[in-house]
Amino acid sequence: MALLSIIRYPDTRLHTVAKPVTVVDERIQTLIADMLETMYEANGVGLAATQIDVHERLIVMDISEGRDDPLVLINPKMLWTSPEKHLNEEGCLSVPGIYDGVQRHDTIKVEALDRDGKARLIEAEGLLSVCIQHEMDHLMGKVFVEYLSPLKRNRIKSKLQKAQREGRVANKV
Ligand code: K1U
Ligand code: ZN
Repeated sequence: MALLSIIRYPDTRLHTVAKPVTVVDERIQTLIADMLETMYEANGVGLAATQIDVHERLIVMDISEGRDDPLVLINPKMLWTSPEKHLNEEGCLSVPGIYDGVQRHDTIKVEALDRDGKARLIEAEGLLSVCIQHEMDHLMGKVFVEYLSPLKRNRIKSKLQKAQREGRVANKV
């Protein structure tokens, strides 16, 4: 297994739209294992392939307390979203040190392939629902800060650019 490098906002590669995975083969299995290792090492609950500069529709997640229940979604497709939405505090491994509120659907239904290439239907609420919506945005080239006001977003951009120049993580805006 290998630790992968996570792209940081405002890197323009984060705005690439991912293409479907065509075959769930050994290459994808290795990528899944490496993405899970990278996510666990970074203390995240999710990671989209976009964040490691692979532009294919692949997400790994683990919202379990024991960090021992990985969930892999390949070619996820949103089937249904509840009309009810709530504001949730979000962070992102590509936007280190920044947390802010984003409105997300409470409940969702998603169809995807699992790591064995089997079709699965997932109904999610709570943190899993928020995490899937956040990661599916990454696959569409969208970063959570794009839901914030232009003023906040520009402040975050400047803070992260400054922090990167100085080789440190930004403080909350
Ligand atoms: O960068 C990422 O896409 C991972 C991200 C996923 C996420 C989960 C939940 C809400 C927003 C984004 C994170 O892992 S953020 C860091 C984190 O560990 C966390 C954030 C919020 C709640 C619980 C955990
Ligand atoms: Zn993210």
